[in-house]
Amino acid sequence: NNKINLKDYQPPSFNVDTVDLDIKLFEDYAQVDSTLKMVRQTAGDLVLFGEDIELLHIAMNGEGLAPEDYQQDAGKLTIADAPDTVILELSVKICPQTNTALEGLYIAGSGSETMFVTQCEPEGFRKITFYPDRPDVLAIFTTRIEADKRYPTLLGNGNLVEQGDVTDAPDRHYAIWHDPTNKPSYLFACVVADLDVLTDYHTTSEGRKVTLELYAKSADIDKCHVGMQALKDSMVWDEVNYGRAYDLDRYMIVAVSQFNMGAMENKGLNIFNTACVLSSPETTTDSRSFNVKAVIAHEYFHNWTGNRITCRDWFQLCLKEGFTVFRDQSFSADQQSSAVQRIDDVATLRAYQFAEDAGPLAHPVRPESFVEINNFYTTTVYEKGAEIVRMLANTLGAENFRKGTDEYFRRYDGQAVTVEDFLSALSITDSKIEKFIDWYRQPGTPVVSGHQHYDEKMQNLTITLSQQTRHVAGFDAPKPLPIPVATALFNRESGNIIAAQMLLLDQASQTFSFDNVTSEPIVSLLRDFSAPVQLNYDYQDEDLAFLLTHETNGFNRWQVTQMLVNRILLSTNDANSKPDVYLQALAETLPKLAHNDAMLAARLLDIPSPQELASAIHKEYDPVLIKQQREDLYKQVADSLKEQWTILYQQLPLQAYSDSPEALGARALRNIVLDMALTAEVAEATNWAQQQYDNASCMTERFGALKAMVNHQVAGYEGYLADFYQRFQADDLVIDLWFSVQASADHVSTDTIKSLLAHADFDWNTPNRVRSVISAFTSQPTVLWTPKGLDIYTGVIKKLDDSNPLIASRLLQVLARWYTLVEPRRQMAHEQLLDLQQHVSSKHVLESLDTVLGA
Ligand code: B3K
Ligand code: ZN
Repeated sequence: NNKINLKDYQPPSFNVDTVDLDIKLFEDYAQVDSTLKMVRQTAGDLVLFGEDIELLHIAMNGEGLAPEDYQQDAGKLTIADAPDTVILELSVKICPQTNTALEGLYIAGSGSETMFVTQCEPEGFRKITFYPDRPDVLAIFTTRIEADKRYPTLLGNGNLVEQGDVTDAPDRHYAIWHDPTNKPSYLFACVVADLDVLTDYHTTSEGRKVTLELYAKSADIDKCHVGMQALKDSMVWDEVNYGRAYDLDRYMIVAVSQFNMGAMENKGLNIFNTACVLSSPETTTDSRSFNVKAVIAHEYFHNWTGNRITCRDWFQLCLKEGFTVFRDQSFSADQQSSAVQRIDDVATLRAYQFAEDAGPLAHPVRPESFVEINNFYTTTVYEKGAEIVRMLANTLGAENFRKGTDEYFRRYDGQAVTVEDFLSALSITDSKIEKFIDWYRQPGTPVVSGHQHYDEKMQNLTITLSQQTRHVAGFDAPKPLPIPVATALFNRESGNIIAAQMLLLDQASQTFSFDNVTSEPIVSLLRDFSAPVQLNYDYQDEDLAFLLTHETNGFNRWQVTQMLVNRILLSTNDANSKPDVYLQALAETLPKLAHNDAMLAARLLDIPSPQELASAIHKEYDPVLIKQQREDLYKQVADSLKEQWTILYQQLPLQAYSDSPEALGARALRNIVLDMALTAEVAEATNWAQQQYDNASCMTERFGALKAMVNHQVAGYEGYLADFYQRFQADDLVIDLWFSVQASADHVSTDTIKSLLAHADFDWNTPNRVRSVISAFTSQPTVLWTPKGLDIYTGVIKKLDDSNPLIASRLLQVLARWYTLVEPRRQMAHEQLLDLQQHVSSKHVLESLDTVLGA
């Protein structure tokens, strides 16, 4: 059994006080020399981890060690009976040039754009040298980097202390970086490249003048301004909202085209996927640009929540990720309509996290065991983790939450801590906070059911709520959790709110009573999504339509339309809901809202994706049927509002580019209106699409038009695809869009997917490109869940299993709900997964496959 368990945690026997690294990069390998000053903390062996590295030399306290002086197996180097203070000297050889897993030190880009970068979280540092590579070992790092002068950019963590030419090697130079903050090895980074830099400054609230540098290849440097502004905004935001100022003189961000994830918060030297840092109106859609700002903020906020205070062990991952996602969501909510921000975040949570929690991959926000920690960078840890922090913040209120976070930073700065430590600091003003620990321990999405009773004589309303969480195999029977339910009562006649209150449901079932209620109100629940639960309330469709028009909370207006849509598509209520009430309510709401809040209006037209609908079906999921029902409803919406589309499209003329919230809202709504108009076969719609494409002022307009033309197979759409390719051929991120719009098209065939995978621009070593085809393809379940579709998909997993197991495992996790499929698809999927098991060997994929097959 190769599982690692939370309950087996042991503190390290040795800490590292300082580490000196010397990384010398050569044509086809690198040599890494290190000196570790170590001090014993507890009894036990001295343990170092190392993977895929060749040990050239090891010495302890000045004396070379022979192989019999230590034990080396299964990625560990163990020295028994080491003295209490140790100076270890190591010399190893590694090969970044052949490292396709993109973990440790690896090569990115090709030809003249080749660069060397690192990714160490969670356990990549052990691919650079032998080291006690665990987050509770904190050390001061000094790094010397030496390389050919073809690579003028030599970057490391902290401050640059020295640079110069290498004596006796005229083509080589070096730089020495010193990081004065204690840090775990997963935050180590270095970059060797030829990059341009955009520079700016920020003076912190503590008076420190910080140099801000954004590094990218020269063709991309003009796409760094959005990111730079976001960085400055984030720095101010954290000072104002959490009292946290930056602590070094330099903050660097490097854009890399081959990266497994979005970005990485290495101390003082963030490394970013180009997709999460580069942005320009001509090449980046509004939603991607918004995402750039959010990721910049996220990584910056990690400097305090993650770096200064880090995780004791990887089970505590949510400690830094949940809190940091909550912080970046709050930052983003301050940049746009907070209702729309909440809608986006909840839509993501419902589409992905609820699905994860409903299937075989369900795990607690703080997992209790794993084989491969990379498999646990999940939406449960991140997004559900953020929802828990949100509940804590709402329960405490702004002032006490701030007192709690101040206490957290005061108490634990410079330490590696646990979720319990976090809760203990937050609970200084309110002890009920500690009860939320069960949210971290218990998997599964709670279902909150409820009904109301009105007593006219007593002028009293009672609301009864109960909670239920499915019992996930391998975990204790679920307990009731503390669930904050933000509630408002609406008078049916006036439409006004007569009472608003945060109810705390912390028993299996509870009744809440309201007095002086003069007529039976309509109750709005879970306002702003006050808890990550499914809600089943005894509503009439008309009640939901009432709330759509009268709710003052923008998020809840969206939430009730989603409830109506789900009732229609999934019959989630007893009566089989017909679309009439929903269509009527939309017709009444949309025209006015389009005028006042175009962004919210656009979101009210959301119909859950096929994947989200699938996750709500627990057996006999028929992708063809769901696709049909979804399309029928979409068509009904389009047809019933047919006249509106013409009016709205004309009210939203193409305008010179602006990034104001109004302009963003107008563009979002215009793209949806265009698609609706094409669906309703409005005569001029084809023309609109072509003109919007030709006259676009920005990528949101151009890509919106292209996508609509492709999905509706408007005559001549192939020509537009070809034009798009021609225009943006040199820009990888735009070509990713070109791949994905085809791979996710409504009419996509497996032949199209195959030809995209065979395209000259397809590249198996670039995760963004792989995702642009393969992840896009999963949005068409009717094609994915066929023998040919799955054959392609599992073929990709087989291919990546060896070269990039992390990505292979992530792609596999998307298939987790195979067992809900209607026959014969279920049987077919099962066979393909069993066959896959014969062809993969990475522990990443094997662990995920085991779990997925165990369903
Ligand atoms: N902490 C990194 C994620 C690293 C994932 C490694 N597989 C990015 C982030 O959450 O900010
Ligand atoms: Zn993070």
